[in-house]
Amino acid sequence: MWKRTVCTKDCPDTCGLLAKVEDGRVVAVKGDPDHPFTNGFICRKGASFPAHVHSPDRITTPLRRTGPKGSGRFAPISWDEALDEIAARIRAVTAESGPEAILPYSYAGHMGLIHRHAGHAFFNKLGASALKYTICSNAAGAGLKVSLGSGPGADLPESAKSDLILIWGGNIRTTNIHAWPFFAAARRNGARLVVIDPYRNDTARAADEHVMLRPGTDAALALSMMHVLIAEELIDRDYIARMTVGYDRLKGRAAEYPPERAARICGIEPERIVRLARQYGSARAPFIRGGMGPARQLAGAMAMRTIALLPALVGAFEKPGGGFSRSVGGGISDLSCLTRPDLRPAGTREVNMVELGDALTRLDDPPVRLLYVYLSNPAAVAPQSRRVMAGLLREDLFTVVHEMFMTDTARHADVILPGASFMEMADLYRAYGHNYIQAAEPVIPPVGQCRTSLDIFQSLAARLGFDDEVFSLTEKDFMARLLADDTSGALDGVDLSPLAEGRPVRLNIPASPYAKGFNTPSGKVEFYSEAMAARGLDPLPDGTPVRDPDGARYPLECITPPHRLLLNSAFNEVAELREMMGPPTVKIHPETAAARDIGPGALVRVFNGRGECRLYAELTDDTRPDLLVIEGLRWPGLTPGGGANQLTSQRLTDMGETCAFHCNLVEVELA
Ligand SMILES: Nc1nc2c(c(=O)[nH]1)N[C@H]1C(S)=C(S)[C@@H](COP(=O)(O)OP(=O)(O)OC[C@H]3O[C@@H](n4cnc5c(=O)[nH]c(N)nc54)[C@H](O)[C@@H]3O)O[C@H]1N2
Ligand SMILES: Nc1nc2c(c(=O)[nH]1)N[C@H]1C(S)=C(S)[C@@H](COP(=O)(O)OP(=O)(O)OC[C@H]3O[C@@H](n4cnc5c(=O)[nH]c(N)nc54)[C@H](O)[C@@H]3O)O[C@H]1N2
Ligand SMILES: [Mo]
Repeated sequence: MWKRTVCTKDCPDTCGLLAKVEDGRVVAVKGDPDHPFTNGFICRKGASFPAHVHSPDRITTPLRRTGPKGSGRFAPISWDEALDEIAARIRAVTAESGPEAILPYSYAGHMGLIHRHAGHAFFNKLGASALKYTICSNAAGAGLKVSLGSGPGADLPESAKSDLILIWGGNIRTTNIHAWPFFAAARRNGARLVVIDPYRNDTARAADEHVMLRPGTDAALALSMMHVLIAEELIDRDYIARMTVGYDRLKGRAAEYPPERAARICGIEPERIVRLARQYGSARAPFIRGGMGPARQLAGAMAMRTIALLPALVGAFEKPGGGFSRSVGGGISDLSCLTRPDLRPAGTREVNMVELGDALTRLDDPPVRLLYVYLSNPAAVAPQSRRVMAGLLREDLFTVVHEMFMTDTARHADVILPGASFMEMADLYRAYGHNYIQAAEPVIPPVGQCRTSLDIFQSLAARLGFDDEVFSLTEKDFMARLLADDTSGALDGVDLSPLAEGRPVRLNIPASPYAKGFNTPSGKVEFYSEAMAARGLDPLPDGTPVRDPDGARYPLECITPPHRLLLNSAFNEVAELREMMGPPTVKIHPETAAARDIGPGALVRVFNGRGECRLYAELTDDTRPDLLVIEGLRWPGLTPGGGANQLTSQRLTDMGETCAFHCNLVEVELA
């Protein structure tokens, strides 16, 4: 029997799925042909969900550590023993050090609204240190907010009407595969597709043109394009007068970026910049799909702010098929019935999740004594992982990990709680790549003794005597309240009845929100931002690149973008995918390799002051001579010399306090 469900992985597409169930097991998964956006096709990872859900490596009972920290030696215990022990530890730590000595750490292993956020009310009620959820999109969001205001961008199907598509720092054919058919449709009608990315990724390989710039130089490129657009009168004066503020001052700033200067910053030819600007300025409806790449830099918010201004100069926001898209969708904006921020004591300490390494090794008054990890794998995904691992190895830290698999994080736990997969729970889903929401019921009963996060947090709340209503509501209750509490307007006039049958529902969000205006203080596109000036920041876009400040001794840049067969660190557990991926590699330009006597396939050491990892050399001109590329976050324990995040830094971006994952200076040599 085929049952309708939703892919809950942290990907913009949030695919409609059909799962074939026989004897309580998922035996096949395919795309739901009735989903209007994802349209019946899914990625290779989604097709392996049966192997993920029924993996022989699933953790199916609670486990208690029996060997030294990190040894991976555990013995099964009952749920009551596990929950009683965790509750007792929480009480003891709270009594001795106060509740802020407890730190929850979670992210997006499961994207359903209810189970993803099921721990918030519990930790708020405890008064535990509050985690800042900053690891992914905050810098991009902060930069876009300054230029365009908050809210969703253009719906991706709009791009089918465009005649020039710029994919700017996103590997769409890997990370947002359902956008591609719209770009392909535009190209069939003659559109040109240009990719702006430091290496020739899957998307660049399929494009008409690839601008292979140095990482962290996007703002300089965008400002130089503006320079050419202004100098050659390729701008829309009417739009600028009606819908923007600060044009004269922008003009002064853009004048500082003639193509010769910007070309030196970006490491490309000046002619490239001139040609790109002319293409952009003469297109009927140019569409920019902004990826996260430019934002994962120390000046990442400024990069996104600057790129997002380009459409305003040429009036593209009002042209059908033109404009800008980064994140879309949304709705169900008020989660407070679930997360209960009102339960959190005023002034509770906040900990930025990017700085987990420091939080576990340097934070004092009080130090973190109990770490509770769920829906995340910080040993693989958090930056500067040597410091994270040093923290996880602390004998005086009590660590709880709620997981499906024995990740490197779980291996360092004191108690492991077996997590139910999305196939085993009911939840409500919104997306960030399309404008639909959907609900799903469990398609199978829980595997082994696995439990959902809602179930676990409610059981712990009962043990601690928390009796607020939130600790006894069911998934159905939360679904009804979340829908009733929406204040975004995205549900206004929407027929929600298909949700009960598990069918997607189109939100009331316009396909081109920016054609209707901007959520900025002025209501216009802000070339010049008074809000930035008031914060003591540069009110204009700025193209000064910021390199890794700790890397002066290391000559090469290094980026760590996503792999087609992994979702952040998830799917490492699926043997058939591991086989397809082969051993972990680093892309090195042949000239760079030759200068270091590195031959194809050699085991190399990539290192900087923060750490080193060992990988196999892939010699290719898909990357620049000054750039190494490590695709995908392998489980550190599965790679010969640990994970790629040993190389990344906890330094925070210019705005949004996000991680600059792609801003690293390194060296490489034969291992
Ligand atoms: N298959 C797969 N899909 C995924 C994920 C995954 O791990 N695997 N992860 C999911 C998640 S959580 C997210 S947030 C999204 C992210 O997906 P994307 O928006 O695609 O963003 P990034 O992961 O940052 O990397 C995208 C591209 O940015 C490039 N890049 C790096 N630095 C720079 C720079 O300074 N300038 C420019 N122009 N480009 C740069 C990289 O080379 C890479 O090709 O994808 C989601 N989808
Ligand atoms: N170097 C580098 N580091 C990065 C990035 C990068 O581009 N480069 N990308 C960053 C980004 S964009 C993000 S969003 C973060 C992501 O960080 P995370 O959200 O921590 O990403 P995952 O690796 O997917 O970890 C999720 C964990 O949840 C578990 N899990 C998945 N589904 C379920 C479930 O249904 N139930 C239970 N109980 N557990 C489940 C999985 O087994 C997995 O171990 O990583 C960041 N780290
Ligand atoms: Mo992300």
